[in-house]
Amino acid sequence: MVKIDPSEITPEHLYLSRRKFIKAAGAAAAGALALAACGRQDVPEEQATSEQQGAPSPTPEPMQPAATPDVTKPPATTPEVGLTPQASEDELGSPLTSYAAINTYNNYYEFSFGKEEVAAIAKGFESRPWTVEVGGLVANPKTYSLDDLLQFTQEERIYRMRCVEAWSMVIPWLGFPLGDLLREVEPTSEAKYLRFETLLDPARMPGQRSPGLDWPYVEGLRLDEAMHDLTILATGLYGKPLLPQTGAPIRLVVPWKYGFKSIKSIVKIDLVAEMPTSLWITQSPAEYGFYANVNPNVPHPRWSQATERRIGKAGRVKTLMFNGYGEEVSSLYEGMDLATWF
Ligand SMILES: Nc1nc2c(c(=O)[nH]1)N[C@H]1C(S)=C(S)[C@@H](COP(=O)(O)O)O[C@H]1N2
Ligand SMILES: [Mo]
Repeated sequence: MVKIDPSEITPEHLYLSRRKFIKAAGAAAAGALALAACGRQDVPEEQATSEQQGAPSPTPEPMQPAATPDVTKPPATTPEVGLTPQASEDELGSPLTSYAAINTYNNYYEFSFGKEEVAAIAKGFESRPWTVEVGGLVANPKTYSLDDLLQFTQEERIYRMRCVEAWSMVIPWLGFPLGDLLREVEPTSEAKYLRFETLLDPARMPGQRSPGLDWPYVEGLRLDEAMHDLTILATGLYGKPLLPQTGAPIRLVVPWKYGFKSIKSIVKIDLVAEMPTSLWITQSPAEYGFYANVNPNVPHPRWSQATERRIGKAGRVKTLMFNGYGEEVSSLYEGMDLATWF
């Protein structure tokens, strides 16, 4: 078994997130009234004060990890998709985050609030067969099977991923531009936004059985953001198909936005006229906006966004405007006050 360098995984968030989960479980017991009160605090966060971090508590019943998943072996060959990382760093010279860290430190609340137990709890999640229903304001609505989606030319994209909680990774994704799919379904002239939905299946996603969040996970993009060449639907990473914890079989990746925009395990994409309400906006509108462009100058109400912790690297690195993709995307936001349109 491959050992994970302890510096790649820090325990403080686990303590915090476990504590938050306990709170959610407590609310379940207390009944629906407690639900609203607890929900607002169950937002992703990392920079908690030490007082907030209680001692680690045992994980409640439905969240027990099954067994250690075999996610620590970096792929040798890539028969499934045929692409291995072409580079060992991003265009700014940042080394790729290890395969092990990418697959063992995850935000995926459908499975757990505990980043380091998502992989174990999601292990065995069946993502075949799978369909993605694309409809709404389009000329050619279509339900895509996974095989249909794999017909789009898959390419590698090495992107930084910056979570709103101020940690980040560098991930060699495999996938295809969302624009390729959109050109096929042909949005009508009324279509202005996309609304994405994750699978809703509490029987297979234990986190959806706990209160606090308004399932299913929903996210949105403006149509021009969705058409931007940097925006991809990812089907793999490090040359291998996605594992359940990273959003198998297909997830969105929008590298200039905070990680929560990059919705996992998508089953539905609707073209719509109005700005969709995402799960996080419903949850905490003062903290999570629709645009959510990475912006070091606009602090989250509860922590600074000026720096980030790069997983696998000591210390902190400066957070870049638009996560370093400003040259490519800043024109999308001309005339908008980025301090208020968060
Ligand atoms: N359906 C769904 N998508 C999701 C999330 C989630 O909890 N559920 N978490 C988001 C957040 S907060 C982040 S930072 C990224 C994490 O992606 P990763 O675990 O592959 O690094 O996924 C995003 N997509
Ligand atoms: Mo995140």
